[in-house]
Amino acid sequence: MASVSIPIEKPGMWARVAAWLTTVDHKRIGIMYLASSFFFFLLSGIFALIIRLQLAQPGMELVNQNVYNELFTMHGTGMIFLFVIPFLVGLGNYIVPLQLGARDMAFPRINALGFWLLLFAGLVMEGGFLIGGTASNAAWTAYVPLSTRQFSPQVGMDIWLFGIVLVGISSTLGAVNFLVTIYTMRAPGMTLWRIPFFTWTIIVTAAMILLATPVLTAALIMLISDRNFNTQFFTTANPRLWQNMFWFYSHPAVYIMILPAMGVLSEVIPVFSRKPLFGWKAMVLSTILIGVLGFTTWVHHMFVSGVDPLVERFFMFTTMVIAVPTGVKIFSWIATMWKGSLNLKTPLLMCLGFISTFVIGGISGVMQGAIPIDMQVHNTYWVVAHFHYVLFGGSVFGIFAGMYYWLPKITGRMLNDKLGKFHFALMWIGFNTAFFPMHILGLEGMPRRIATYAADRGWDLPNLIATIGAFMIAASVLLFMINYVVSIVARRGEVAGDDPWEANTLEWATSSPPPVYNFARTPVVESERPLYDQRMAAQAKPQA
Ligand code: HEM
Ligand SMILES: [Cu+2]
Repeated sequence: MASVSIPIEKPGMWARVAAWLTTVDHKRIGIMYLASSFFFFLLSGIFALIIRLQLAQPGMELVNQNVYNELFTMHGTGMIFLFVIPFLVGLGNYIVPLQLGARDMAFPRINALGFWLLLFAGLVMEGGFLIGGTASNAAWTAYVPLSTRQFSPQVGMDIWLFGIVLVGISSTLGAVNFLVTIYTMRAPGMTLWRIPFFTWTIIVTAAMILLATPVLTAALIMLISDRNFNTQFFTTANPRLWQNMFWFYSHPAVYIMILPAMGVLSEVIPVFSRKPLFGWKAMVLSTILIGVLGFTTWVHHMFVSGVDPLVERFFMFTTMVIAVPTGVKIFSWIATMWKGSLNLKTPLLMCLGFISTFVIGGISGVMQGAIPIDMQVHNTYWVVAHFHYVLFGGSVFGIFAGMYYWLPKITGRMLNDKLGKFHFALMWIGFNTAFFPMHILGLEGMPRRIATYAADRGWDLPNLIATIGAFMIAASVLLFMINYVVSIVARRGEVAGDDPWEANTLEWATSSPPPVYNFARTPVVESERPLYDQRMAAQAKPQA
């Protein structure tokens, strides 16, 4: 290969690749986050399809129990640590500086480091699995003693633990960067109450990452040390030590995954209802409250592990209380749409998908927050149904709402709306077909994490239906990819222009895609809807 040369006129292919590899521009880093995490979404989705094929009928022998364990561990951790969290971080990377009217993140090099660490961590985790077939099989919760050397001797377990440590470092770096950027780099006039809502959710999310992640990292390093250096942090301690440290991170993690998606909804719904967001301050306060209360509920994952009954009741109470600020958000979105002139394009439909499924997941969550119900449904498919209704129904619909809304800004082209609507309809129907029957399976006593089941349990039909639903979801994601290739890669989509949705926030004040420096002149902000102000001023002029 010829040596790399960078001609001034038109950079060659290698120069362009090198420019991406060495970039510190928040937009390029954001795009690399989005692309890599979408790749991990597809990979973890393929694992889910294999899981569902294996469970389609009783007595299937597609994979054995050990491979099955590896598959759902890699599915769950891939979706959480390599898709939802980094995707939302990537979206934040791209959008937050633009919404602030800034030219980049506060620490562009740390930003790049965060991305490369994440990609490396993902390749480490998946590589351990795909190359050796000896991945972690202790489930995403990696409970001690299941994850100790005695029960999980394979080196894949260490590789996996190490990968998650790297993910944690990456997201901590990102969190610091977001907080400093938002604190110091806002456009003149952007007071706290005028920070756009998506950016507000990133503030709270970053604070949660900063508080929660070190606890997980410490626990992971202690476990690695127990496995390899004969320390006894977990082996001799109360077995609940791991559970406490793990869930002290992992319950807040569900809000880390849902708050930015709620931020997307709070941007999209007002724009597509042509009304301001209902109850702006209540929305900001409820986001902060969710962030605080998110740290007070983790023991609800441990109701069956013999915690003191008084302590249990406290955590049952906090679990129910957190439904209140969450309810505030749902009501605010509905009130925003109420009597608005709804523009029923794909981004808004995805938001409706979020609300309709997330409410079901919220209700089943409050139900299992009650200790007696949790005793019954713990470790059954009820729980699998519940968390997919919040994680897929919430985060993933929110992520797609964000893609249909912001990809025109990022790429300069509109996605096809008709195809988008088909994608939405197929995904919504497929989602409910796949996951609603799991409630029934749970109540009928089917445990989670089993590779097969006997024919006489009455679990056949709901399992078959769930598998059909899973393939409908896969087909809908394929539609999205076709849409992306046709509209954006092949440039058949309409040219987006600066502001195709008549939106409110500053990212729409610059070109699509924005120039390297984002804004030629730093914008000045006078309300929480600067672009709305600009449009009003432009309309007022001719009459004056
Ligand atoms: C195509 C869509 C999906 C399908 C069909 C699917 C299916 C499944 C099934 C059947 C299980 C249970 C395996 C078992 O317990 O034996 C499972 C577990 C899990 N899924 Fe999904 N899933 C999908 C998407 C997602 C998404 C988007 C997320 C998160 C953002 C997610 C997170 C998880 C987690 C954390 C587990 C638990 C793994 C464990 O027990 O360690 N899934 N999934
Ligand atoms: Cu929880």
